Amino acid sequence: MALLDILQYPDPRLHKVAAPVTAVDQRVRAIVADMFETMYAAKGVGLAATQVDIHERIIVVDTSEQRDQPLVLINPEIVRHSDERKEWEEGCLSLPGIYDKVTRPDSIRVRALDARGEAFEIDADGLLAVCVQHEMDHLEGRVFVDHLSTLKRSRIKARMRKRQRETQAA
Ligand code: K1U
Ligand code: ZN
Repeated sequence: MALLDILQYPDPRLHKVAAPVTAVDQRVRAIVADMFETMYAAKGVGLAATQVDIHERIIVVDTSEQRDQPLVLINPEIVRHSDERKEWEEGCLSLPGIYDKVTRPDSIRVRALDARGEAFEIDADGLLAVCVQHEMDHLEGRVFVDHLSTLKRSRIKARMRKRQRETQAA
């Protein structure tokens, strides 16, 4: 297993659209294992392959308190969502320390393949629904700040660029 580097906003690679996985094989399972290791080490509740510069439709999630309920979603699709929408404060491992409110459907049904390539469906609400939608956005090349106003996004971009310049200078 290996810890992977997480791309930091505004890296243009975060805006690539991920390709479907054509075969769930050992190569994909190795990516999944590395993604879980990276997500747990970064103390995140989710991670999309896009964030580690792998442009394939793979997501890992664990929103449990004990951090013992890993969920793998390969080629995920939202097959149903509630009309009711809810506002949540979101964060992102590609924008450490930046949080803002995003409104999304409150509950969803997702169809995906698991790590053995078996199809399954889950109903999600609360943090799990927010997290899966946030990660699916990453696979489309969208970051949560793309849901914010142009003004907020440009301020966040400037803050991230300043932080990156300071890190490079140190
Ligand atoms: O995509 C990512 O970078 C992971 C992201 C998932 C996420 C969390 C909360 C709302 C939407 C999406 C994170 O894990 S952010 C960091 C974090 O650990 C966290 C933030 C808020 C609540 C719980 C955890
Ligand atoms: Zn994110």
